[in-house]
Amino acid sequence: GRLLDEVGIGLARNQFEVHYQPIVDLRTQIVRGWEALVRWRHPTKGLLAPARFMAALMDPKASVAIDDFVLAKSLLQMRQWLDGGIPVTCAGVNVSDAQLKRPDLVPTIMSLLQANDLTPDRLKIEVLETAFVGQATKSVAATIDRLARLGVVSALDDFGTGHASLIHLKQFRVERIKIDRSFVANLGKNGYDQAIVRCMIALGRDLGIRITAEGIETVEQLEILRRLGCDCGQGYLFGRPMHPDDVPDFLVRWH
Ligand code: G
Ligand code: G
Ligand code: NA
Ligand code: MN
Repeated sequence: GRLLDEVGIGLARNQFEVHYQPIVDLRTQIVRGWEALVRWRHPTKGLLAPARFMAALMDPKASVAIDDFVLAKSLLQMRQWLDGGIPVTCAGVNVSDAQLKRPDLVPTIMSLLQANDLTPDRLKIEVLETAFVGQATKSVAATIDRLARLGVVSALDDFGTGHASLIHLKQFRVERIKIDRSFVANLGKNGYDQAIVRCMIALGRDLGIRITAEGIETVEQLEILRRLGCDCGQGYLFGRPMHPDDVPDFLVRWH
């Protein structure tokens, strides 16, 4: 379709960017990592977030092309930050289901890390529960396991919004769960959501899986999550997704 052709042209013309949002240790307040989030600087429509080109991110071919760009760009960016003495730790990169099912994903990731002289712990992979449903379940589990053995750990993104979440925790070796922001939004207002978040955190603790809460916007949400023993957090309270040029200043002001 037209959108997909446009994405191809946009990629070829260098219109795509990667922005970064800080992920903070809730106990120490130290910035523990950065989520890489794609943006399209469209010539006529302005700076577009993924919601404006979701159809492309759902399309197997277009999403693989976008994800390849984001992977290469964010690892190069990490190398440049480290060379410049910017104390970034790691980048969390979202991968579409199609990207996760590519047979050559593991060697592609390992050669990009090597090309940028980065150790595997500099990269985290964020996967959606939808990748775990259907025929390719076994190969996806194998890919996540292979990456983990090589030192690239994965997080289960938007946790709680997919199907059969708990069975996925048994089948896939994720290091981390990211609690979807829809559960965080009502903390302090809605006892149901608070009970659900408390259970997710307890489950993570018992299974040895770390927890990041997404979408923290208020101090009240932060305090509740901290009290419940949540490990890390992400949200507008700490920082919005930002252009990479703004990351060094953010870190100076933060620390
Ligand atoms: O900040 P935000 O509007 O950027 O992101 C919306 C959603 O788009 C995210 O939840 C994420 O799932 C998806 N997304 C962002 N960046 C990427 C990317 O590089 N690849 C893929 N596949 N999805 C992304
Ligand atoms: O991959 P994922 O869907 O988790 O990506 C995070 C999405 O959530 C991005 O679209 C990002 O811009 C958005 N986001 C990050 N922090 C906040 C927040 O505090 N509030 C809201 N409403 N959205 C957020
Ligand atoms: Na994500
Ligand atoms: Mn999410």
